[in-house]
Amino acid sequence: MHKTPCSSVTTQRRHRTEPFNVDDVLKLLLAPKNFSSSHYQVLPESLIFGLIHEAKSVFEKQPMVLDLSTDLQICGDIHGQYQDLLHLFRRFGFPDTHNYLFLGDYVDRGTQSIPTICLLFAYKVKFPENFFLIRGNHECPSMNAIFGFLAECCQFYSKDLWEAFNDCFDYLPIAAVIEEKILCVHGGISATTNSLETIRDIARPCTENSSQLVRDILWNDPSPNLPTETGLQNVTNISGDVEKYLMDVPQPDFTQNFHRGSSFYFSEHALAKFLSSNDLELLVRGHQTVMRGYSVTSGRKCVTVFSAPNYCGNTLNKGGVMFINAEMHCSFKTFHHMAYSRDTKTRTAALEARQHMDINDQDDTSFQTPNTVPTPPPTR
Ligand SMILES: [Mn+2]
Repeated sequence: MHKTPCSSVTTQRRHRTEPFNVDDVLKLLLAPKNFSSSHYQVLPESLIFGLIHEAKSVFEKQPMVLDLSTDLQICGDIHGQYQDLLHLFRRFGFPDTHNYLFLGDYVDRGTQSIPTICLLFAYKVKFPENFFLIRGNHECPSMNAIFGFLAECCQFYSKDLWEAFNDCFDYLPIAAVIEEKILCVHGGISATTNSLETIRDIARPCTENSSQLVRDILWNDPSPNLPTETGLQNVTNISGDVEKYLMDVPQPDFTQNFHRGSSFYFSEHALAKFLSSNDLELLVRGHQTVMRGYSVTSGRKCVTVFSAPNYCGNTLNKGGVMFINAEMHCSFKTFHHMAYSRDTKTRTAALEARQHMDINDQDDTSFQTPNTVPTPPPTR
């Protein structure tokens, strides 16, 4: 996206007091064609400021760690892919009738971060007890100043708006626990604590630099199958039996993630320890692109959900959504990129490339979380 200089001429506009009605926002965002291109001006900046204000007051009233009940649909990273978010709702149900939890990373990378975050905030305001958003590492100014959101705010509105969004992000919850059994975060667990209570105690406003615990929750990843790429080469040279070697070599609980730079991998053992210490059974998180939209790893103790299909326009991954029904049965559904492009050549190429991928719409799977007691669905 072309970056234009920021202006701060909106100070007067932001203080204009108009009665806020969230339906005005939804009407504009969901109107066909309003956001089919980069035509942002249909959403007045004053209305967005009002929306941020309302969303912040809802977040403030709810705890830092949400306690949720089933049934629920869980979505991973969206990253400004507004058309794909609309497609997701059309395919799996709009929040008017379905309960949702989103795992963070709403902005950056994609070209439509503003309508994306506005639609999610609007649903949060409209259905505060049925629609939930937790924070991702891109809901932090050090990231979204660089990866697209600031530029988009400045191109279509102002730097003031970007600052107001980031002020609000400091009030987003950092985790959710479903039926006291399934922990949901954006990244992962932290070496700094083995207690869920410590996470519940994180204070607001919570900046990304509040603590190592906050950074870990937003950033960490489960250990990959192989410790490092170098390790892979070494192992292959030594024995040629990678799988066996890894089973024989215990991994440390937390290792530095040199791929991302400043975060950590947590081992299967570390995760199992955290879950059992807190009487939990499963971690559900986003943060990593997975080609089929979701992955189940770490001995079925870790689920990664990623809901930005064809991430960054060239990854050809599917998007995934996780479903947890009233009996705590977990299942997954996947969806393709909207292939939204005015350029027929680009669209055709994307569709053709997709046909050669080793995945299809029939690979949805499901499992039952063990030892869970079925609970009745919540009243809406
Ligand atoms: Mn992330």
